[in-house]
This record gives sequence, structure tokens and C-alpha cells, in this order.
Amino acid sequence: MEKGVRERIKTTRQVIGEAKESFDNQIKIQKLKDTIFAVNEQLTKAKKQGAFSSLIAAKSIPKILHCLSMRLMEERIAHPEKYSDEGKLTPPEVEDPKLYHYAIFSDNVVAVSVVVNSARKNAKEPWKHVFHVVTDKMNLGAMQVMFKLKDYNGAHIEVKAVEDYKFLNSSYVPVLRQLESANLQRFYFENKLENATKDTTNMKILFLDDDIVVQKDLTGLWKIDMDGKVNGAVETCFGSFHRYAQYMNFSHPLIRAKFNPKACAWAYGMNFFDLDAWRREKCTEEYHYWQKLNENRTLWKLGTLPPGLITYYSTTKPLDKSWHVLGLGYNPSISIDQIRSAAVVHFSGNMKPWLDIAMTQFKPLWTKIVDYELDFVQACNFAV
Ligand SMILES: [Mn+2]
Repeated sequence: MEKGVRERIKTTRQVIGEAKESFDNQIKIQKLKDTIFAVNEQLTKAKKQGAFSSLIAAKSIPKILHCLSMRLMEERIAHPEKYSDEGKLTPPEVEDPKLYHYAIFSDNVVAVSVVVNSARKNAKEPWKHVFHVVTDKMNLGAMQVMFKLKDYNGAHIEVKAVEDYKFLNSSYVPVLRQLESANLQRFYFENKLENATKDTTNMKILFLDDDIVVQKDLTGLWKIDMDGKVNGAVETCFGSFHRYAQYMNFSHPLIRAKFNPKACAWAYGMNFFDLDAWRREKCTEEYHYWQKLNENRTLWKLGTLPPGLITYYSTTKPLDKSWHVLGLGYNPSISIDQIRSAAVVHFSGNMKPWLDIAMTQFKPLWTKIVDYELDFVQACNFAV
């Protein structure tokens, strides 16, 4: 009898012991779960902060760039007669369709000067190249001075503020368009008359981003047969990446009806536009039609590429990849061979060459083009 009791006590102790152990284990598991959750939270927070700070770094204007704009502006104010184009006749080259025309939109003086410098340095006949620089009102003065500080081997540079392009403003604001319609009609009519008398060689223009460097003579682009297409661009898709499905909302019936989700995306940064084909295909109207439809952001979320992919869906001509090598602002694994054979390299991504966060292996491609010999650049301590 006593033996039976002892036996029972022993088993009970054992059971209690085991239960305690399992209880401890459960506590340990819970603690582990809590830790994992906390670490995960920290990771998400760090990731967000990281993305945020790299965005700040990418968007902020470095002190030296700011200094340069200020000094150029100071010069502009001190000598208005020397730099203003007001009241002066437009030089005929600016509108000559036989020349090679470029369009660059930017508010970064040094960046634009690198684009223009690199393009005319590599041009066999620089005097046949016309650069149309479009900036904003605030940077117009600085930009005007910058391009009058030296000669560009005869290359022509026109600087304008986006606000001065009346057709840009009115086409974005329908009310304005209605107000100006009488004027616009006259403008189109007069142009038509003018064009009828001019034997029109088709007008083509090369659109360049301000974060690119030209490394070769680009005139070959004007010799490419565009097959009636509007937009010449390099394609960016590989495998399942960079296809239309990634850029727009294919659960929307309109998108599903009009586009193939597997269609290959292309890149902005160096785009060759045939303006006659542009007008014929009514690209401006098409673009605004889709922008209007997307007012509530159901077709695509953000950015300028999706509406571009939509507008030039059937009117894009793929260019050979060596024309435009991109990713120098985020992809460290671009090969030297790829860069060497590129006509244009593009610092797409956040690590712009004028920022401290630029990738050291690519930065010299850009810095070697900066006009360090200019007094204004030196005055701002613009050192390599
Ligand atoms: Mn770019």
C-alpha cells in the first residue's frame, strides 16, 4: 500500500515536471516569436528610412550646384543686355530641319552643360547640331549665362523657359486651350502654309535626359529607317521583367483590351522622335486622352514612363542596345565593355554623378566632361 502511494507520487512528480518543461518551452517559443516580430518591425523601419534617405540624397541640390546657379544669376542681373534674347531675332539654324536637333529638359546647369559638351565633343560636324535647352523660369537666367561663357565649336544652343512654350501650357490646361483656340488655329494655319512652300525634310529630334553622357557621334540616329514609327528607344525587358504588366493595371478592362501584358518596355533617357510621324499618329492627343482617363489613378500609379509606354505602344521602334546603356545610377555590375561601346551612357537611378552617393567606378565618365576651367565653376570649389 505504501509502495503504491510512493509510486503514484513519483509519477505525479514526473508528470508535473514534464508539464513544467513544456510550459517553459511554450514561453520560450512565445518569446522567440516576439523577438522575430520586433526584429522584423525594425527591419521594415530601417528599410523605409534607407529608401527615404537615399531619396533625400538624390533630390537635394548639393551646395556647389546651388552656388553655381547663384553666381551665374548674379552675372545675368549685372549684365542684362549681354545675356537676354529678348527682342533679338531667332537665328535660322534653330528651326532648320536639315540640322540635328536635340531637346533637353532640366533645371541643373552643370548636368545640361555636360550633356551639350559631351555631344558636341563627339560630333564630327558640331556646327550642324542644335540643342534646345528647356528649363524653368527660376533657372532661365543661370542657364542663359552658362551657355554664353564659351564657344561650343559652332554648335547652336537655344535656352528657353518651359513657361515660354505657349503650346505646352495650353495643351495641358483645356480651359486655356479654349481661350487661345483662335490664336492656335491661326498658328497652325500659318505653319501649314509655310510648310507647303518649304519642301519638308522630315523633322526629327533627339530627346536627351540631363543625367546622360554622350560618347560617340550621334548623327547615325538620323539615318535610321524608322519604319513610320514615332519613338526610337532601346528595349529594357528580359525574362519576365520590364514588361507592360509591371507598369500598368491589367485588371482595368481598358488596359486589358488594348495592351499585351507581355509587351516589352523601353527606356526614356535617349529617345529619337520623328515629329511628322508624331503629328500623323496624333501622339499629343493620345497622351492627353490617357492622362485624363487616369485622373483617379486607376490605370497606372505614378511616373512618366507608363503613359509613354501607353502612348507609343504600337509606334516605338527598338534601337540597338549600344545606343543607350542605362543604370549607371543604381546597377554596379554594368560591364566595362558595355560602357565602352555605348553611344550614350545614362545615370538612371538615385546615385547621380553630381552627388556624393555616386558610384565611384562610373562617376569619372561624367566629371571628366565638367568645365572646370570656367571661373564660375572654380569659384564654387567644384573639384573632382
Ligand atoms: Mn534619367
